[in-house]
Amino acid sequence: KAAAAAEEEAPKEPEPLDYRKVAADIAELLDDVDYDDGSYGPVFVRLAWHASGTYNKADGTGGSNGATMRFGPEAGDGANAGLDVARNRLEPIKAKYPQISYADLWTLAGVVAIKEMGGPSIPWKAGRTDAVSAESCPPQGRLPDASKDRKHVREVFNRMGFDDREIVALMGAHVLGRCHPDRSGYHLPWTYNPTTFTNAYYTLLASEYWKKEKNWDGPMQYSNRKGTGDIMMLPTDMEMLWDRTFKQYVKEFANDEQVWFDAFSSAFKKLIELGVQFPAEAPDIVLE
Ligand code: HIF
Repeated sequence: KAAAAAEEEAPKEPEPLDYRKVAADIAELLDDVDYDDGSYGPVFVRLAWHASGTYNKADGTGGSNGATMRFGPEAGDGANAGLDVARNRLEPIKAKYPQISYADLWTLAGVVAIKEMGGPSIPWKAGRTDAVSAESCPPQGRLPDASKDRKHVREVFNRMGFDDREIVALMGAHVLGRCHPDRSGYHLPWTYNPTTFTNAYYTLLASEYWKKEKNWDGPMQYSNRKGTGDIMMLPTDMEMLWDRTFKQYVKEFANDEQVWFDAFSSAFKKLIELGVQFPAEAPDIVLE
């Protein structure tokens, strides 16, 4: 009788987490008329990318596994300024689904945001785990510096394992969001619809007349002259136009949005999986 009671009280195996439900709840958190251009989508994408973009192929350090941006050294890295906004916005999801790791949550939020803003369904899988201390933080300085040139851009992305076409394919994500003077020091969005995922980054880059912005006391950036000077490009974005190989891909993606969606989808999936050892049975989840 005692044994039967003990069996009844034994904790049940936790239900496997339904990531589609988590994704649906994240989608509910995107819109907010009082924030930026009305959506947390862009900053969720930046969080997923900065959590992943510290990866070093040579020694396997960095990457989204570990969610080390929760700890001082990485949270305080100037390159990550403003990402606390995205992390805090996602806290209620972590509270509702304690089983999900932060590392899975942040990358899933990026994928959900891209999909909800009209982009491709990027296959995503669970299995990242959270590090327990700041000792797992990658060294600072691994994320790109927007004031630098093509050599720097290639160094950073080759270190992660990306080639030229993948670099240009990723860069189109700057269709989303904007620069904030209190985060990066730069200002303005890249496009006129910064919460809609289209290939407008490439079409504008290729068609507008870009000039160093005058009457701006922040770090040197470019803005458009044909238009009203209300959209911008970072020095690293301009390299996509100035480097002959990069420019070829800018044209390819400006001419065919579907070709870009496919190239972006594979490159972004690769980015958020860098350095992660997934359980063998982890299925790809494709959001509808
Ligand atoms: Fe960004 N990026 N990025 N970026 N980024 C900013 C904002 C966003 C670089 C610099 C900046 C990628 C590559 C690079 C997004 C997504 C991606 C800002 C402004 C800077 C300075 C931050 C702020 O002030 O709030 C550099 C130097 C990159 C490599 C050359 C990726 C390809 C485009 C990998 C990528 O996916 C998104 C989204 C934002 C907008 C965030 C927002 O809050 O609106």
